[in-house]
Amino acid sequence: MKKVAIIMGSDSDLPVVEKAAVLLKDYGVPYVMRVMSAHRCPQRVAEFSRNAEKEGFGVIIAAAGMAAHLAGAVAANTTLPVIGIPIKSGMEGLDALLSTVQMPSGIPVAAVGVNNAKNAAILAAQILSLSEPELSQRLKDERVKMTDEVEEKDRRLQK
Ligand code: RP5
Repeated sequence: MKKVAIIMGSDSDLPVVEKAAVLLKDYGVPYVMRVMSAHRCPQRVAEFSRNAEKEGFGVIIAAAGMAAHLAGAVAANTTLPVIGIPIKSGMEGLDALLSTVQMPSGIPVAAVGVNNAKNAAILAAQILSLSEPELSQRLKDERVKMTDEVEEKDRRLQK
């Protein structure tokens, strides 16, 4: 299976980002986590992104806060799908959300909601599941479980 790269702009993002790692591990999806900043080490980000496909990565998750340019800087250097996680610091994360999602035409970043590392992991798994039948089934099973849980909550409310 191809790997997921989970990169973050600072280790201060780790408490949010590690939720993606926990979920990918549970799915049996191989991943690596790295800290690299679009602003503090731009060359490293560019080099990592350019080499990611030949290093066996299938998806890149990039998390950053404030002027969150990491996902965009990665996307500028690879045609692998890039999922951006805007990290909340100030401004309820709106600064990071807009910095992540407002990409120029031609260089897309698939942004999830503010701090939504879980959705980033699920989306990465969904992308890889296109060529991984077992992973695809696991994701379908999770959906059924989710539906059952909501229906159970609804039933409890009727008592
Ligand atoms: C961003 O600036 C990082 O992704 C982090 O969310 C924020 C603050 O970084 P630190 O000053 O805590 O390293 O680039």
